[in-house]
Amino acid sequence: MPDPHSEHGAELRKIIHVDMDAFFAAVEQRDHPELRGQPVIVGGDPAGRGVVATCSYEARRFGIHSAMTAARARSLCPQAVFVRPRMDAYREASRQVMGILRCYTPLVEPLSLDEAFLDVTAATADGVLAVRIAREIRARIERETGLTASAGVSYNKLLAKLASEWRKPNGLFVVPPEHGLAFLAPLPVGKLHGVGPATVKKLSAMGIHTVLDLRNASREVLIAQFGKAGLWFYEVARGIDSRPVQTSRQRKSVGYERTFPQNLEDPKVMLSTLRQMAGQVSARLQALGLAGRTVSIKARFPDFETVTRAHTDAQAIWRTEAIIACLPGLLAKAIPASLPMHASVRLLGVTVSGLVNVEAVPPEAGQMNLLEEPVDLR
Ligand code: DCP
Ligand code: MG
Repeated sequence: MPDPHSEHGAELRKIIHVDMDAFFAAVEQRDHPELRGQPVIVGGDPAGRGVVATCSYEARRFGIHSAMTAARARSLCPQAVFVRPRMDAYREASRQVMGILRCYTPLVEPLSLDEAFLDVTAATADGVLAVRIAREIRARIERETGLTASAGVSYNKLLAKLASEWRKPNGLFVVPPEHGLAFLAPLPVGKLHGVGPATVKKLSAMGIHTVLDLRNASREVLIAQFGKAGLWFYEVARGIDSRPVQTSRQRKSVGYERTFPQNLEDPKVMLSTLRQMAGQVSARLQALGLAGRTVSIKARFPDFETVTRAHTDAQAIWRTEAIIACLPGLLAKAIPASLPMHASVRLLGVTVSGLVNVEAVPPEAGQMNLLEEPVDLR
């Protein structure tokens, strides 16, 4: 496998990123015609602690977005229609969409229920244009599912994903190699893959706000400030991303990690953060049709020392609750109470590995759990 941080792996591919528009809300509007044209919010109870999973574009005009509390969403738009999620319907639509994508190449990497990368380099070798494939995919999705998707076409994953977002909803955008640098230049650094809120804050303190600013920073400075991640920032600022499209069969693990703007010191907060991450990992496993026998957590301390602790079960798991059940034990192993210097963490992560394919994903969705409690999905 090519080293993703090596400039030598920066060959040009033809990548399409497909992302459904307002996915859960669009399925609701499709299935309930009286909801079309209305601000529709899919999520938990606005009278309780529910959060917004997503909302229609009509609702977005009121400033409503995913992960906001449902109560706040209602105060922003009292006339909005609140509906509870129907995960089975979304999974069915997702299955249809992924099926359409697999008609064009076996190299499909689903990122969640509504989003996937396709590597069409081989499919375009005989002169068929990638943009034509993207057009056809969008038309077929609309015809066969009654839902709209946006697509981005470019020479790597980084740019294809940014391109699909560029013309949302119901849009198509192409970033050819000769336009990559100019397309990236004005974007805020937070749009880049791997640049989270903690990094945005640190870059901002260095006077780096846009990708162009980042491009003007030296490789030495970025590496000194961010270690290995600094090299990644140096490359993505130049539109270099050699991550391959990975099908579920090639995947070794599914994980999620985050560096915090402020170190976490309270073990209770660490545990609740890990639980939220378990929800993300579970959702991703479901989208990929995978389960795994090993759950591990990663903790990075203020001095950058990093530990991982793993637990392996006889049974492959994918549900949020099953992942969560491993967390207290793993956290206790990662952060022994006797080591005061390891009392706070700057990064936490959860990974499931030892993957196997699950034939049919049972109906209870891990993602449902995200909807019942306030989540911070920064
Ligand atoms: N989702 C969720 N909780 C979140 C974010 C998303 O449950 N915090 C679910 C609901 C979304 C689906 O995942 O419909 C896809 O997420 P997207 O980020 O792609 O958002 P949408 O498809 O809803 O909107 P769009 O892609 O048009 O911005
Ligand atoms: Mg979407």
